[in-house]
Amino acid sequence: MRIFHSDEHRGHAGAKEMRYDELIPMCESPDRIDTILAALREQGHRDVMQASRFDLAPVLRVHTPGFVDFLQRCWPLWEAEFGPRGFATAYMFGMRGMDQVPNGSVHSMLSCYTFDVCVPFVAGTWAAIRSAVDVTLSAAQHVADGADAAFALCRPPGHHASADLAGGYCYVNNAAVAAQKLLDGGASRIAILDVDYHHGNGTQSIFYDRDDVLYASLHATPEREYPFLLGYARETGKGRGEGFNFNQPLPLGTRIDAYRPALATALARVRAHAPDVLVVSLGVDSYIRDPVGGFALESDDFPTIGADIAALGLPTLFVMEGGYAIAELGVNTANVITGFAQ
Ligand code: SP5
Ligand code: ZN
Repeated sequence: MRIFHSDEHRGHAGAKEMRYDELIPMCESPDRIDTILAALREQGHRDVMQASRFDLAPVLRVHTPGFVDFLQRCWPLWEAEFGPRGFATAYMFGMRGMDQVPNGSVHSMLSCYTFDVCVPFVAGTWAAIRSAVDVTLSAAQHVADGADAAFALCRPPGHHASADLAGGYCYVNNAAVAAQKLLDGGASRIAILDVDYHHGNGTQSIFYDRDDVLYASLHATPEREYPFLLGYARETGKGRGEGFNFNQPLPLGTRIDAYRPALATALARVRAHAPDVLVVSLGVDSYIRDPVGGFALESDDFPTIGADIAALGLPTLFVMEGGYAIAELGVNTANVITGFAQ
């Protein structure tokens, strides 16, 4: 399987996130890509390519112009106010009863265009966001050109980002941009299978009223886990999209014995949709020792997940999402890819 990546993610680094009573280095860090690339090579995957540059038109098919403008201007505006210190983040959020119309202040933009405290901006953030799109669209193009599969090894991840909100380490929804690009390139139907530990609230919301993109997700129940407010089984789509959103919330501590039947149910829904391309939002934060996750999958479980997905026999685009247990992240991710490819 051809693997696409870019070096331009590296500047998105150095920010911190809140954990209990302290600020810790962000779990979503550049070394994630390095360890995954090393493990892929170790497992014999040698077809590794740098991404090509794409323009922003495919991003604007999914995200609003005001939001994309904010992503580009956030750090420069912040730096103009505070100098090159720290990282840009919201002080408050536009909530019920408040205007949600940004003005010229970067703080109002952060309030209207981010929904949590896990999307910091530093000098290299926009270049990294753009590189993740390039990686994903390069891989999507490879599948559109007839490849059986491709892996977009991108960061930052995307599945928490909606049309006009960033959150949960996610800025642009890479998988959604790829899905829309494939449709614009002639595909009739796309399925997005999201196996990240967290619910992909952004992807769900982008396609919620559409019947051309099936969204199927396995994730920790929102009653116990981030993003808390979305991801229930009762969310089945609306209008034309009714029946094209499929959530399977699972309990904390879920092991492969319960995970695999849930995956089989999701894969049956994917098969019934008969997509031209399957997009897999590939998070491995379902691993037992993941510092952000709370499932109990073991490293040896991940090849099985890859093989189960491969059994569909669909052209498949893997897009990297979460996974933060740095010591095992590479092996776990490569295990899915190797399990799929065998
Ligand atoms: C793409 C992705 O995986 N984003 C995840 C964003 C999660 N942000 C919330 C972090 C909450 C941390 N909870 C600590 C749990 C310790 N087991
Ligand atoms: Zn996640």
